[in-house]
Amino acid sequence: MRSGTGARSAAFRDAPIRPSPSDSPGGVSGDASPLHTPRASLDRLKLILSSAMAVSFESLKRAVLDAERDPSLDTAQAAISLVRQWLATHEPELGAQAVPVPTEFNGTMMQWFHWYGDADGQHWRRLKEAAPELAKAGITGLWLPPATKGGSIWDVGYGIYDLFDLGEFDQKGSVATKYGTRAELEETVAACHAVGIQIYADAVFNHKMWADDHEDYRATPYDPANRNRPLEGEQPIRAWTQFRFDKRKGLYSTMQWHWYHFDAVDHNKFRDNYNAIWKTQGANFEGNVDLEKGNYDYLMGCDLNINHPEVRGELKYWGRWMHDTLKVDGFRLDAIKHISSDFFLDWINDLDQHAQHSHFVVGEYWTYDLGSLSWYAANSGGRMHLFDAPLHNNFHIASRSGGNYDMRRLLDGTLMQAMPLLAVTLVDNHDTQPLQSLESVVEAWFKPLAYAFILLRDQGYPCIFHADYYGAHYKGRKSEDGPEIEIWMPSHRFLIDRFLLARTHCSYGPQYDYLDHFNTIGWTRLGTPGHPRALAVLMSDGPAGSKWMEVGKRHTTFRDLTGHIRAPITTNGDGWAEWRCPGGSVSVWVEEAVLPEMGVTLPV
Ligand SMILES: [Ca+2]
Ligand SMILES: [Ca+2]
Repeated sequence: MRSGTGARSAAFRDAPIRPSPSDSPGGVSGDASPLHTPRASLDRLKLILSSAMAVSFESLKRAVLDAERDPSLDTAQAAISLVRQWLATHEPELGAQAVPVPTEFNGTMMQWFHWYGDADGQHWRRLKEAAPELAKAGITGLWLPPATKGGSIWDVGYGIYDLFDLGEFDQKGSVATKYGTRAELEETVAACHAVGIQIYADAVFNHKMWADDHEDYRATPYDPANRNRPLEGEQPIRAWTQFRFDKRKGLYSTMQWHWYHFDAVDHNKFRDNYNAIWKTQGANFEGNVDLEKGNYDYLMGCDLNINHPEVRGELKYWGRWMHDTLKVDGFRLDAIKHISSDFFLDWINDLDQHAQHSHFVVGEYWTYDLGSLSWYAANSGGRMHLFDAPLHNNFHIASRSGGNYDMRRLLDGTLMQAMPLLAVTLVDNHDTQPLQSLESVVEAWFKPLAYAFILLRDQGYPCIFHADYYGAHYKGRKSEDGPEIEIWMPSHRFLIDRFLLARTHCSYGPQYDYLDHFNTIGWTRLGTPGHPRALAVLMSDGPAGSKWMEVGKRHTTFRDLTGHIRAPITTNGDGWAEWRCPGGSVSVWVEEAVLPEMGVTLPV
């Protein structure tokens, strides 16, 4: 199926959701609901996934669980094949709904922050100013950093204190967050919506930090390296687990948090130097989480007990509140490998029911293991997109291989290949950038190749990283006592803007792949009736390359939009040509006749 579905376009934001459908899987086709308009294809797609398919999803889930119990099956492989089977089985239904959309355009997301951005409280204001030019460049969605109050104005937002303080109350040393005030955020969201850009909020549900006071209760210490191994018996502990939000005074939500809302903490004031994960009395570590360390429910801070009814209720209420107050179009869910996957289907359904339309949701499950990603995708009912961490890792390895990477393998083990419908593709993010915990940066020379790969292929919903677009300059340390290191990340904006032009104007229709050479790989896009322009992309991680590829346009002159190669290439009478690219680089060939509508002049 085409995954470049109009799906991601901002134009679909307000499409209505069909009221509670019949449970008949056949009910998704042939009805005369308002969804049968071209502009609603995204919501139709998501609706199908969410409603009619939920029934068959349950049977998929049972099948996966059965496969897990069968010792003769490789679980990861079984999960992958079952998910593929599920998507494939429903492809006819989904395909039948995919009305050709002559005005479709390809959506592109940007992660509008990086870890070391200035803590000057001006981030929202800067975005408000940048919104029109971002829209013009082809950005249709923005993932914003956590807007919720953390420990201080230096907190990137993942050290979360109060979900309901978006920079409005004098808590943790300031009214504003690192990014500004709630009023500025609201203005910025409105400015983005005014130019057709969707807003995705970062939701941190795994933990809370910076409690207001400590509490005494009982807990059992567990081995941090093996969460299935208690170190001692249950005993009295004193831990910082009370969250009162005094300055907010119960506005928006009256809930105060106590020790029994958390399933574990990593400190006990009675035994300061004892290294353990303290599991709350009566609580269990959550199931359906990553299995590293035996059970990876606990990550940091006060870990939310997602099975506590008050916690579940509050997180659902917050989702509805964010929809009502900030009018966000979707969410990026933080650290989901540490949260029971069963929760999110419930959470997304609640949100969509409340809003009467579907939301875009992408989860951060950071692993390079396709089996784990497939399992999570299946367990969240196909409702949640996932970041394509394995593709990032392939880019990273290729960029470190000095031209000796087998480019035919760039798609191996990726979501882009296995589950393109659910893949959010990326090159780098705030965790992989230099000096960060998961540092695995894609080297600068390879970034243009990687961005061409995520922006100009049919599969995946691409996400551009702020620091790659604007560049970044910062100082930091890899460890507390390590030396200070200065980092320069160059801006790739010129080429990314060119790729966005190609994405917007000529990345449509059938895709012919030529991923067939150790160094030089390429593909073409043939266009659609609505977007008839063709495209040819060629890249090499080794010496300069060339390749015969078909674009379906006869006797047509093409130019390299990157400017890397100046000489034009003209196709033969069969719509083929021998395309070229420089060594360690990429060329993006577009029809010369499309340049004026792109507003681009290329030197001859
Ligand atoms: Ca957790
Ligand atoms: Ca938990």
